[in-house]
Amino acid sequence: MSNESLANLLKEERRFAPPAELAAAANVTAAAYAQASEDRLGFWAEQARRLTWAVEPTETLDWSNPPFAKWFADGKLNVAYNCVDRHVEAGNGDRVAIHFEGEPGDGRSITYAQLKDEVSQAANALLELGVRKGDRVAVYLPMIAEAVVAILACARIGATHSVVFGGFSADAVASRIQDAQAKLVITADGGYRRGKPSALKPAIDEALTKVDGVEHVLVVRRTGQEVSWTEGRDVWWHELTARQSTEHTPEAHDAEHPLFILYTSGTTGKPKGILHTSGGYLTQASYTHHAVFDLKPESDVYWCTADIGWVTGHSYIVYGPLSNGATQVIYEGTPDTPHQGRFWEIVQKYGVTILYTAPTAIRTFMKWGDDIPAKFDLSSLRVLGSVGEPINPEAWIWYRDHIGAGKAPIVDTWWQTETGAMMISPLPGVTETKPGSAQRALPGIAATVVDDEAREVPNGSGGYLVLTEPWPSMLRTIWGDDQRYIDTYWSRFEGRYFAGDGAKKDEDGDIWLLGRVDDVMLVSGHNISTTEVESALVGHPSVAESAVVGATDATTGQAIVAFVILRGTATDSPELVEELRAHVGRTLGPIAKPKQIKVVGELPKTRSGKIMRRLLRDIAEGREIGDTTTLADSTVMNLIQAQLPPAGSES
Ligand code: 6R9
Repeated sequence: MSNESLANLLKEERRFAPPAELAAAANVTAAAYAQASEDRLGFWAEQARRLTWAVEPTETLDWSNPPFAKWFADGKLNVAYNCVDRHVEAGNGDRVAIHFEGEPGDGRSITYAQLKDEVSQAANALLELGVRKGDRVAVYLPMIAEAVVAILACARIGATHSVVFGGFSADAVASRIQDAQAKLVITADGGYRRGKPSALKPAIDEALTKVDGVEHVLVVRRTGQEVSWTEGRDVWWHELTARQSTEHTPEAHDAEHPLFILYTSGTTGKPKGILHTSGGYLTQASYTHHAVFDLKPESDVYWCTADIGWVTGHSYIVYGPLSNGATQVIYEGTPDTPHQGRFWEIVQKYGVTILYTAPTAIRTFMKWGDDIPAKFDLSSLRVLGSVGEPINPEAWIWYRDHIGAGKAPIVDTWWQTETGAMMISPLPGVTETKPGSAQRALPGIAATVVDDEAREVPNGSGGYLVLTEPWPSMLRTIWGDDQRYIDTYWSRFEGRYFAGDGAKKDEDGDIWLLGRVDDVMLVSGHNISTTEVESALVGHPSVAESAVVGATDATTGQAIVAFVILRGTATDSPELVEELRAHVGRTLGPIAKPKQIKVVGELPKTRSGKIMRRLLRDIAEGREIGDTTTLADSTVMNLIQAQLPPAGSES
């Protein structure tokens, strides 16, 4: 990619200093960077002391068999105790842990003392069903408080949870149950989505016709809809947990005890079961949540809008916030039910102070219009987070202005299922933020950008994002496939973890993420990132969202094909398409002009809002559409295809 296009990306040159008040009282100051760079392992050993250990670790990192790391290996702890019991013991049992807001408007607030009782009952329930330390439990639930309780109950008894996104199909669930050899599945009759009950149990019933080894299905009653029942196998959650004792003594598990498996599909092939363990994972989830959101547990109300089936739900709904004793909101439903102001109504209702969401949601809110958030009192918000994809500068500025009253700092957090916790992000009380940049590796994290030959690129250049030192919450392996772990992450650049993302360093050395390298397009010998072209398109006032792919082209190698969703008032016309092409040409240079622009109503996305470009490439190249099992909404591809003329009929 040319340096001119980077200059274009940075052309706004806008910088935002941290609010003075926040900086003055920030949990973490600039000193943390200095401390960590002087003694990285000492820094992490100190962060591990945020946790309560049954046996304090004396070792920090064992890297004698790379890339298989052990962190705090001689320590022992109970992760659920750290997330629940210790807050009660510290006298904070009456603090609300979870404000659950159901989509229909029902809800309940659960204190830490109540959460301790519920988690203990659930742990005892799992034991009664024969689940033991080391067994795997699949969790397939809506966004309800029981999801958190179920996860913590597994952690408490040392069973390894594998949460599967509630939107996935029976086949996707079956393959994940099979791969992890889960013994128990925890599900619900259904959950509320878009104003109506949406069934979950039928997918489990179907999945279990395809796999063996599951002894029981524990079913939460959420919607009350009818379910089919397999006697002897299926058990109601409410019946089983109600008769359990609220006492359960948490056993101390090894720091390297497997905490969870989370499947990530990547772009192709068999899903990878990313394995995370206990002590190192919790240390980094807890520290980053404290540092990046500046959480003050006594006064903040935190809300992460992610689904529990995404790693963001694991680290920043369950483990990070609860280990820190936070009060948080969990919302079951969609942002437009029953109206497009639902999120802002929730912020107002609970006085949310810290909001963590994804760029795809922010762009949707922009599309719906500024007047919607303007109707609500959002003055409680003081820190805003973004995760999941590069956030384009327009969305960043809109988020700050319309949600953050033009003053809340934005923390754009780069990390992955594999990294377990945040890796690159501003610190809200320290960093002068730049719209669109994740900026700098967090204290204790080592990241850089290298070229094809693994040489670090100078400031002002682009290449591949790599992590150069092990970190506490790193994945330990791919479940059941150590070789695939080595091949996928540690083979491209000797001794370094390759994240699969392209990135650039600007003149200050700040990092800008450019999307997956698999998505980079090669047009007439020029590398062009999909992120840059998408960012240029949504910079046009008529465009709400865009997705760009490279389609095989006889003359240029690849041709740029853009799919765009228009903003409310704009309409599709040949003039508009021409104007958009010209706009990209002006912003990034003529080489980046899309050859085709297709106006659509929806884009195919994963549970975390990432665009599945692979499926759009299938359309652009006129192929049959590939595997759609990890789409958040499986009907989207049909909608898109119905809207488009058959392939080849357009120039
Ligand atoms: C947490 C999460 C990981 C991939 C990652 C990158 C993209 C996530 C980002 C970002 C730019 C950010 N990504 N956060 N890109 N800026 N702030 O998303 O995990 O679902 O495993 O995805 O998401 O491409 O490699 P996961």
